[in-house]
Amino acid sequence: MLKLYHCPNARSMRSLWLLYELNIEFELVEMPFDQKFTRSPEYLSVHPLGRVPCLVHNDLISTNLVLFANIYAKFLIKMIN
Ligand SMILES: N[C@@H](CCC(=O)N[C@@H](CS)C(=O)NCC(=O)O)C(=O)O
Repeated sequence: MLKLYHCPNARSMRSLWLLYELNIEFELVEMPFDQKFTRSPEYLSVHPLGRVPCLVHNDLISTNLVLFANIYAKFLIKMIN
C-alpha cells in the first residue's frame, strides 16, 4: 500500500488532498512540522533530506511535490484502473 509522510501546514497537504481527491487508498504517516521529527534518524532513513511530502510505494520513493502531482498521479491512476 502507498504510504504518505505528511506534516500539517506544509506543502505535503497538497499531496494529501490529491490522494483523497483521487480516492486512492493509502497509509498516512503524519508528524509535527518540526525538525525534531523531520530530521529524526528514523525519518532520515526514509527521506535523506528530511522533507515532506514523501510518498512510498514498494521500492519507489517520490519526494518532489511537482513530480508527484504531474507524473506520479497519472501513473497511479493507470495502475489502479
Ligand atoms: N522539493 C520538495 C521540497 C519539499 C519541502 O521543502 N518541504 C518542506 C515543507 S513545505 C519541508 O519538508 N520542510 C521540513 C524541513 O526542512 O525540516 C518538493 O517540492 O516537494
